[in-house]
Amino acid sequence: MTALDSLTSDLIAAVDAAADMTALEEARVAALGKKGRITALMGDMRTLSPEERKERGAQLNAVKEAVSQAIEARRSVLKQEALARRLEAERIDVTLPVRPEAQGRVHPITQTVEEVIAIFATMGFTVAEGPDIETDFHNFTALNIPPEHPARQMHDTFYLPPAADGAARVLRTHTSPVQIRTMLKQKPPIRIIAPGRTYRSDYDQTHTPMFHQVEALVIGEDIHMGHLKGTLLEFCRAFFQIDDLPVRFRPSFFPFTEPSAEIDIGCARKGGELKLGNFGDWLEIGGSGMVHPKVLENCGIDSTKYQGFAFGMGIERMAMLKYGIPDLRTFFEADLRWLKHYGFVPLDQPNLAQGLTR
Ligand code: 2NM
Repeated sequence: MTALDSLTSDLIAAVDAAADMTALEEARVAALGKKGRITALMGDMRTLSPEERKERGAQLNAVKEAVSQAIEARRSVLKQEALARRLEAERIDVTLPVRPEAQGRVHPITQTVEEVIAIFATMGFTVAEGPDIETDFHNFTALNIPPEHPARQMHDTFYLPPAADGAARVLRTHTSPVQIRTMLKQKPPIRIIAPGRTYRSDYDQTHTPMFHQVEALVIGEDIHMGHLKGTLLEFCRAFFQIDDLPVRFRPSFFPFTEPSAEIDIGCARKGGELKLGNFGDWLEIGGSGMVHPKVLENCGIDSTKYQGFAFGMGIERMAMLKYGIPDLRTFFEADLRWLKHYGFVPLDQPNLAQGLTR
């Protein structure tokens, strides 16, 4: 073996022994760098004759080529090893369930409104909406509420600065203006519910200045009180999920309905506990009646041809009764511990990590 062969195998052995990219670079510099072994031998060729230089040059180029190839081969192996190590170290188990991130909850008001909508939808009702800021006309006048009625007092209603045309504006005190707007723009037959926010200047144990109502309106040529009773009976039993829940209609008065009736459901009261069902006692959950002919006429509906019923209920009250929430004011305190306790888990959405497994 010539000295050159021996040098070549030493240099290649050093390259193959390099444990990482730094060691490989050191081996490359030792062989091919400015002061490397092969570079030095190339420099020595200055002293040779042209013929000798040609032969020696070819030999040295072959060595250079062999070492360069060894370096590239080693670099490739080291790169593969580094990648394999990273893949192992940074391994991700895509089959693991998602982390238990804090999950939001559906507010009991939202849940209750959605349940109410779902039940009335099965009875052919659609949902109507209107503005929270109403005109005095839609909120009071069209509903046959007289100017001297206590509900119109500054003390009970939030009045806003009048509109540009001078019309008095209020935060709606019920969702009835939505029914008025519907009757003004839609011909009978009408079958709607109007859930939404309502406002009254009141704050104590059982009243908050903002609360929620759902009202219903049905107008047709031969709608009568039997339809009102049947609709409410079916609704109350479906909502409270009590098949034999009694529903009672107790004579009452509203300016916008004639006749009018309070809606009571069966319950039992003992020792501060309240239980819904057929137990002999009664609990008021809303108001109702046949829409007053004046209200129909105010909305351009011929009261000699059409009749209808309407009713209204408080969403908070319904949620408290159904879900055993004792204190009204907690609904609006935005306490996340309360929401975690009384809130609802949203419908599971298809999830890339979990599919439909839950
Ligand atoms: C209630 C009770 C009784 C009612 C009446 C109307 C309208 F617009 F048709 F006249 N909407 N809602 C009504 C009737 C509401 O809530 C306790």
